[in-house]
Amino acid sequence: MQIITTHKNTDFDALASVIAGTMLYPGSVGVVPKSVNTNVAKFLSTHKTAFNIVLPKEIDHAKVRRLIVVDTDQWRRLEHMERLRKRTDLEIILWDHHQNGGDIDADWRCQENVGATVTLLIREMKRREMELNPLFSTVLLIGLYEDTGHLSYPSTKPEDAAAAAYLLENGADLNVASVFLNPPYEEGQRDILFMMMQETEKVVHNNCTIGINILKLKQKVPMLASIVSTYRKIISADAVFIIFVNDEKSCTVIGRSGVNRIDIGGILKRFGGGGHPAAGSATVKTTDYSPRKLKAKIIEALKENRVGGATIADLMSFPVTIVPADTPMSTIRDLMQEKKIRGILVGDEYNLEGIIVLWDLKKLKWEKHWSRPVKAYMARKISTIPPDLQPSQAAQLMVKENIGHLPVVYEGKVIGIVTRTDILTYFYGLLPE
Ligand SMILES: [Mn+2]
Repeated sequence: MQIITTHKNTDFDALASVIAGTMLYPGSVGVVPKSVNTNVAKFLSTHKTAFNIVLPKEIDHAKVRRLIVVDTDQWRRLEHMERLRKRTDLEIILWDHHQNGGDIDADWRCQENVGATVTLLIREMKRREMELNPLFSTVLLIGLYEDTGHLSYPSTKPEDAAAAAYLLENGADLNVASVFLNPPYEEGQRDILFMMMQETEKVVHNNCTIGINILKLKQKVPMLASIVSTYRKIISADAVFIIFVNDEKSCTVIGRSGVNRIDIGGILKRFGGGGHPAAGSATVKTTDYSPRKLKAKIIEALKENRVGGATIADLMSFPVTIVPADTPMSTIRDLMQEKKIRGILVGDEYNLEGIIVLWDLKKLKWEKHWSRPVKAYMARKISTIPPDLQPSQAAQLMVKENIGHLPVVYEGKVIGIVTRTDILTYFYGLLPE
């Protein structure tokens, strides 16, 4: 068994490097410490099942033959790895951008002075001509951007920028990335925030408050999109559109929405841009619309904006596997393997009693436990959703309750189930496997 792990208080560079490692070392398992940074925890609460990662205490240390350490070269920064330190038959591989002269004595190492550790792993992926999907590209980009301050820190090297280019070529999504990155605010950015606050025009439509501004910038300002997100939260608007006048020739509209009733990407698509329901942008030529005209057109588009797009009914899985409460755990295990599912409902379609997920099977330590009924292990508290909700609402519920499966209930009957994977598939436009 080979594992890839990283430092405690895991930041995005560390997480991204672990994930990149699972791709570079086929068959390996990523081990992410329990203590992770707040924004990483937030990311994992919706994304963890998309990656092959586990917690340190889930590892059988005796079976580990190869240890791959990323983003640190010190034993004391690893979590639950003391037992491996004494081993003499262990192969250790190290990827790091710190130059601390740590105490991990690696058999092979790639340790270079670049802005982020993940840059080194991306360079290797590029060399092997590996193809990345948008989800993987995005998480690697978040790691790269966080450690390099969006390629602006003096520690940034050309290699880092080349790695970013590779990720963007592979579909990394900057709208998603900006949600998880906490940008350091600089003076120019604060000024813009202040200007926005002074000039807000609020429009109320369909019970939603929408802020719209036109702003002329004297100079280029990095991270406009995240300033707009912050601004929306500060003025507690349901959505905002900021029209930035670039020069006489063009403006850039950045939109952010905190409610599902306003589809930013859908609205900005009309102006040649795009994005997600929650975030989008468009660059518009002034020969097409003057900034004022553009503002009027956005308001018009808002009024026509229907709650379109996909609903839970479109992305849920069905039929659902439901078993009686006395079903033995061995049957549960077989069903999950056979149907390649991670969650099974317990009860019947009119009366849900519980849910059992793949994770729960880890509680069974002895062979004889497998004959016990599922009701002994299932979770009894279940959240359900109606089929007409939007994917973003289901995602919010999953984050809030930290659950990965939501049974879909219509008129008292279970008609489907939606999982984290379904939500991710929808947001990233990935094809279901
Ligand atoms: Mn780092």
